[in-house]
Amino acid sequence: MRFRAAFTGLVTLASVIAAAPVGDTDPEVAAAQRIIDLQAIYHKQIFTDIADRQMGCSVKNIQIRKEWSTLCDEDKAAFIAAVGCLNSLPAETPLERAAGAHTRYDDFVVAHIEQTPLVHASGLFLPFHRYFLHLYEQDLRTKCAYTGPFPYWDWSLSYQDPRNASVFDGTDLSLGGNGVYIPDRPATNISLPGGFTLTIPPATGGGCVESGPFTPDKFEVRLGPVAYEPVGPDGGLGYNPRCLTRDLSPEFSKQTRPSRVLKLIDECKDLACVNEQMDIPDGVPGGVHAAGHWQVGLEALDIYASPSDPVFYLHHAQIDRVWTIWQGQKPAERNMMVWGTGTAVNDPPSPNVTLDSIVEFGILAPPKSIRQLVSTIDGEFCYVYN
Ligand SMILES: *[C@@H]1O[C@H](CO)[C@@H](O)[C@H](O)[C@H]1NC(C)=O
Ligand SMILES: *[C@@H]1O[C@H](CO)[C@@H](O)[C@H](O)[C@H]1NC(C)=O
Ligand SMILES: *[C@@H]1O[C@H](CO)[C@@H](O)[C@H](O)[C@H]1NC(C)=O
Ligand SMILES: [Cu+2]
Repeated sequence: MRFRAAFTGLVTLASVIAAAPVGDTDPEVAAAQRIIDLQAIYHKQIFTDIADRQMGCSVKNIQIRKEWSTLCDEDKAAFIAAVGCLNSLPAETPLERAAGAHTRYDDFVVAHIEQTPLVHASGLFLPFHRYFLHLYEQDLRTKCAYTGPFPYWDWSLSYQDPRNASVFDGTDLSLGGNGVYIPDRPATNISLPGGFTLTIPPATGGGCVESGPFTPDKFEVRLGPVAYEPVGPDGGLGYNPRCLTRDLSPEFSKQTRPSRVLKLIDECKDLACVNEQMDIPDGVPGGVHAAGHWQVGLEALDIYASPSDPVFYLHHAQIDRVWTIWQGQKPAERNMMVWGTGTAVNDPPSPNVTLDSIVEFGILAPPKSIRQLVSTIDGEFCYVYN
């Protein structure tokens, strides 16, 4: 008996060591390795699906989305320049709809503000953001000549301290650094749809982002805030020029550690579970989606106007990646799943969504059905995550 117990223990230990680099038994390292394995299953699935296609999305035209740190310097510089370009083209939102929308970049912020009460904590959350990112990517390519990979920010890699993520290293090849540290700052009290409020304590920054490509001389935030005081004019749709602020939090980043991501991908059997892990795991607000926003802070805390911070799109690409890897474990079944209603925390109450439910994008694009947004290799989509 004693021998068997010792032997079992040895086998368990051996399998952990095998899954992690030699000499490292950190469970987060093991979880990160397992995510890589599950991503490989998803990847193989996608390429098997498109292998024989002659038309539409095929091996010839599929786009690879990459983690920010793996983009080459030229692509990083071109991506940053394309964001700047979008932010210099004129807005298409009419002034009477949003007086603060001056540029094409702002059109996306406005569309997100308008749709927020429908597309967060609801059955529209994942499909809306997938297409919203696609529209942004298309604009970077067609209006601003970007040709590189669309980047994501894998926050599970920097869960110990987001200040160590290369996307925030503050160089010209990052999306800017932390906000300047402001001592004794009060907590930010954010209002969420459904009448909920949350107190977000101050962290390591709090002021303007003074390093990288989005410093006050180069980048202006115009819309919002909507979710915290002082709310901008016209409920956040008016013109409210200010600097980009951040407050990177090594506390909230713990909620985007590899084991949290793995729990979602490996253990969820349905979209109810996926959405719960995204925003309110075990009934506590947080999770990989919410904490991805909260670890950036300030602009990113504003559930309505958060696309004001350019890192929004890289955060949501990672959210889309997690959903996609989860789908890719059993695509036939999981691509057809729906969950939830068409309003945030079902307030006001609305019917359960179906694959035919409509998702709207304001002035950005005509509405889509959820069915048109579930597969990343069909319809308008043709991409895979590395
Ligand atoms: C983060 O970077 C700092 C230096 O900037 C370093 O001291 C620290 O060890 C790093 N932390 C992690 C978890 O890598
Ligand atoms: C947010 O609420 C906390 C606790 O209620 C309070 O101490 C803090 O001053 C509030 N923050 C602001 C900016 O009003
Ligand atoms: C809506 O979905 C919930 C959860 O899946 C389910 O309990 C409820 O019965 C559904 N309502 C209707 C009207 O189908
Ligand atoms: Cu959103």
